[in-house]
Amino acid sequence: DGILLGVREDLAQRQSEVPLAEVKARVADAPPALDPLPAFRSPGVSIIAEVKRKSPSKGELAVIPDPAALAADYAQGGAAAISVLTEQRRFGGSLDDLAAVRAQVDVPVLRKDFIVTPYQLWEARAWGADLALLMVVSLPGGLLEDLHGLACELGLTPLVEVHTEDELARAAELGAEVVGVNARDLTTLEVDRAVFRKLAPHLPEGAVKVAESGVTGPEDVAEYHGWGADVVLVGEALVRSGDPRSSVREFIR
Ligand code: IGP
Repeated sequence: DGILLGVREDLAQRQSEVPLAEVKARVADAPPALDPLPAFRSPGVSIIAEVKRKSPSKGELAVIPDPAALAADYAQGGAAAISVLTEQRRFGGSLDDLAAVRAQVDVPVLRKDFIVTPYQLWEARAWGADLALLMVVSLPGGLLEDLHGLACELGLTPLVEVHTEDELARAAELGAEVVGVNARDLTTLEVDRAVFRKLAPHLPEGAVKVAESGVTGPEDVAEYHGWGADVVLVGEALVRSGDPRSSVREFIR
């Protein structure tokens, strides 16, 4: 679809400027990835707080002059991890945002992007990510398995995102340790938090259950938690909040 076309064009551009060998050399010099699982599995609900400038459904969400400062607020509020949108055209993100956040915080950082090639996983690690998003809907056949395997080899924790029972079955087959249910249907862009409630009972035993999208306030976080979410990923409500640190705090209280 449209988003992936732009993603592939931007990717081709970066690949021509920075060959894979260079990205790999950078990975060899990078400190090892952080493990998000202990925080995700700790009692109570955890928050992944997202640095998100724009979205295809809402346009500009917030002016974020300093993503590192925002991430610092998130971490001080108690976020278990920080998500950084790196997709440029629709979300206004970049690898620079990822690197800036990485340099600022000592909690795990997620590269949130439309990852469809090994190159992007090497990039994620080279720019300091500890987790990488893998969206089942965009990864047909063996590609999902291949990218999941490479992510693990690189020390990245894959967040495997699903939206339907079929996608969930594919995530379960992989043995994914962290599975996210996106309440937003990426074809219609509509949000229905009940999608998490519906799929939660079928998530793999022992996997960390992540509820993604559609949180407007603390009640929504509590509801997701009541439906079995270990972790809730929040973007818009936090970037629009005047006080992201207190907001994260309220979400986990
Ligand atoms: C955050 P929200 O409704 O809190 O801003 O949503 C996050 O779930 C959303 O940004 C997201 C996303 C994605 C974006 C979930 N999966 C895949 C881009 C690609």
